Amino acid sequence: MKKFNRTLVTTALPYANGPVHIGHLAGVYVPADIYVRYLRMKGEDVLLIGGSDEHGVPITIKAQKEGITPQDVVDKYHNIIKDSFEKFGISFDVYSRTSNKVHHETASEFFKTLHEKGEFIEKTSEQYYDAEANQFLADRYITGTCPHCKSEGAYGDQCESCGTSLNATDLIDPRSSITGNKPELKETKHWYLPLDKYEPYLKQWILEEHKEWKPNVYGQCKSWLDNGLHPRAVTRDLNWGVPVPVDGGEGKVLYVWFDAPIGYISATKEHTPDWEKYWKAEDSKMVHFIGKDNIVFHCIIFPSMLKAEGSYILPENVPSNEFLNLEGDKISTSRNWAVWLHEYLEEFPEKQDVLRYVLTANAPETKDNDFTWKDYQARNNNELVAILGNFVNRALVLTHKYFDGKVPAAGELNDFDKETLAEIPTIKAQVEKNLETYHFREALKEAMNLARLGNKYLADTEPWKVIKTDEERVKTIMNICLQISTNLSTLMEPFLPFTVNKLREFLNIEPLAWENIGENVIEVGHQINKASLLFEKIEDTTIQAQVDKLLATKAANEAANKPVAPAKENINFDDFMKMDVRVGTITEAEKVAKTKKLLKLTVDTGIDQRTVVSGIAEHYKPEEIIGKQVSILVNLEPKKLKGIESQGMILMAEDADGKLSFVSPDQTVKPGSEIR
Ligand code: B3M
Ligand code: ZN
Repeated sequence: MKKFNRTLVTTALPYANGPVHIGHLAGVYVPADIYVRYLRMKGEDVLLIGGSDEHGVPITIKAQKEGITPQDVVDKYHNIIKDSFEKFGISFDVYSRTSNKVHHETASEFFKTLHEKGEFIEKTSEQYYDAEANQFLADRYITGTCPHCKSEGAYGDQCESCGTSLNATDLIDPRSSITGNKPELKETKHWYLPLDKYEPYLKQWILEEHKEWKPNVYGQCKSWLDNGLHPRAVTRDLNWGVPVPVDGGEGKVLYVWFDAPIGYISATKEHTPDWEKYWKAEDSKMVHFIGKDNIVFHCIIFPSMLKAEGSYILPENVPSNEFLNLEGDKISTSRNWAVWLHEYLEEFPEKQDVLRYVLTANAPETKDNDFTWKDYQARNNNELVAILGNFVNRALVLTHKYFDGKVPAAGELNDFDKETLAEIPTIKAQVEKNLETYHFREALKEAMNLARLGNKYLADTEPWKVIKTDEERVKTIMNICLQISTNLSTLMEPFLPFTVNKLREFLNIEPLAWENIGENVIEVGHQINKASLLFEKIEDTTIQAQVDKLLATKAANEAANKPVAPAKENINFDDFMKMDVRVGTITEAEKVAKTKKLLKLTVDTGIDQRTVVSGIAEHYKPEEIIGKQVSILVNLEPKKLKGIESQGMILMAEDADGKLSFVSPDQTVKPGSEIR
């Protein structure tokens, strides 16, 4: 095996057009963080690189929709994303962003180098153009019907229904998403990277020399390579991004997938003037942590770019994960089907490690996996509380009870003691082997075995019984339990950084190095601190609240997708004018006894104060609507409802799901004003 002297770990740069969710954490950032924490503990030279991807069409579209600039969009989300990662303990050496100056310069230089070396093909082709918006329409700016599955709303680069990648010109009935117009074809020049040129090299490098890559990654690469590579455009007609820095590049920018991976280089530069040794020295190892939809970019396209440039190393491994689903459905930003990290942090304060644990224990390493709140609760209660927390707590509490919190000296060890202690280096070796091959779930399971070992040791030795007859023996038992606890504080550090901080505080010790695992490092006579619980049980009500939140999202999505009622037949103006609709102000409101739906209202109609019975009690509380201005049909013939005469009708907007809301003037008007 090749010997490396430093490691550069990169994590996919999330698009700064929305916050990050558990899928991001599980797929990329937690495994990357575990990996670098482990290497750092071993004293290795390692960098963890991250940042926000701030270019690309989704960002400009979002800006246009919200009437703000793309820079406003990325400023907002970059900060939210960065903050979430920090709070989850993702230990970036640098978290940068692609809209900054270093990056623009670096990406620009990279492009110029390739251009000067003659590595690009320049090609003029016909692309869709929106004449009214005076703009070429890149990828996502065009929607139409998918030629494969015939579903509507497919994008110019991909159909999200059937997953096929498309060219905009494949779409049936294409529309500009800016004006809705039918776009026209117009000639434009672009720069292409001839991927086919690197195909023989990539085949050798991946298919022959990296058979150890994860099957899901290797398989995707093989399928791309078997199908044959083609030149790929690396520029776009767009005004947001890194400007194309050569003649003829006016009004064009680098394709987001060209500049984004260069963002790893820019971020390293930003972090250290010594950046080149991480990127160019043969004894540096580069590892890309990414999600599965990014595989081709990191295994085929970026390596071709690096190869074309000539002075950079290529990744040693790309341990991409599959997708994490949520309660059986694909996580989706647009459908708000996600557990957002910034919300979790607010709703589960101090519980970052619980989520880190669950996402690692259930990581989508080899296939798509499902996150459920029930599983989250079970893993917290049955594993973190019942195994890890329980062992540590008993070890500490018993030491206080029997020996005033001073580490007792071990006497002579029996065979069971020796066997137990001998397990520690074995577990350590298992954890190492798994971490080094990117099997984080398995590594965590092995690490938890140390806590299981502790529980078994306590259950078998029963110090609470032995103390009545043999205090010397209990000294040995507690000494061993404290050794296991100390080892746990080291072994668990890559996975549960917040918990081990607490544990060290309880044990009153400083952080230890990885190599200390298995050594007897806790001194006899050392005073430990009073302990509290490492983890607390999560109750059903807490879980139910999260499930309810998702159910509400589902209901809202369904309602939003329901069609509106069809249009009614035309009426003439005179028919319309028969209705006397006015603005009225609600002056009194109370529930109608023995009904669920009805409120009795008094309304100032400008003409009079009148009583109206309205079926809105499930939507509004009486006290919150007093003073509200509403629309009221005043010439509807009176009708008795539950013995009360209702003199008119309050007009309500009703959506497909039956949700009601008042139709109110947008500024205060005089009661009695006519609506027409
Ligand atoms: N922003 C895509 C994504 O978030 C993209 C990753 C860039 S990594 C250089 O899926
Ligand atoms: Zn399709």
